[in-house]
Amino acid sequence: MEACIFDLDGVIVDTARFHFLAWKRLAAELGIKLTEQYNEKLKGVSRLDSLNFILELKQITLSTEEKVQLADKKNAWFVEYIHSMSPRDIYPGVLELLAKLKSENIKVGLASSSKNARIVLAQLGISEEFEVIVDGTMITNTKPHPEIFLKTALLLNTPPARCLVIEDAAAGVAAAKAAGMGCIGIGNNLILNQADLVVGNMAELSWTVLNQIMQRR
Ligand code: B16
Ligand code: MG
Repeated sequence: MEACIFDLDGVIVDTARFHFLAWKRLAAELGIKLTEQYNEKLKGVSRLDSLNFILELKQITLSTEEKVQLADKKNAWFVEYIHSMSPRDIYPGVLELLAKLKSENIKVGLASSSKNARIVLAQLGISEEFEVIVDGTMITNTKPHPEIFLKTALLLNTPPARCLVIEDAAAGVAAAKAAGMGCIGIGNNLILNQADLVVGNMAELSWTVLNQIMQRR
């Protein structure tokens, strides 16, 4: 392994909870009930793709302009929620893993579909931890397309096969695999079954486990 690429929402911090709250609030305004189970489809994909998934629930057709207005509304709520975040919100195990990767000379990148990724990292005080940051403003195709991970690998100057991705979303795991990378899923085994290994949370992820996965490939 030469590089480790982190997803942000749901891996480093629980912004996934804020995305869900904001989408649920918007869906309710449209007379749609958004369940946690359906919300899995929204994870890791772009803002507009998430909205389209919600509209599909009631076969609602809207113009692009109307969709942009709704997506902006959701984003304003999301941005309001994330302003309450601080370094205390970083998941247990993340800072320790970042320190270990650094001491082992592994390059560290961040690949988030979110256009708000840099605000979140600044709130958490960890922007400087990543050699390369690729966010939703820098890509054309969001996860499950491999573009974001391939771009991160390119900027890290590392062949995809030598990269290991850490992801919490099914779309993200699919993107990492499509990029030809190793992938560790954080969360539910049934949802993330394409990953090389799934662990329940970041605190369970040790340096030894990362190494084993990369050697097994
Ligand atoms: P925004 P990640 C993703 O971030 C979220 O998982 C996904 O649910 C969200 O729709 C997407 O960012 C876009 O976010 O509306 O802030 O641009 O998991 O790739 O870090
Ligand atoms: Mg995520």
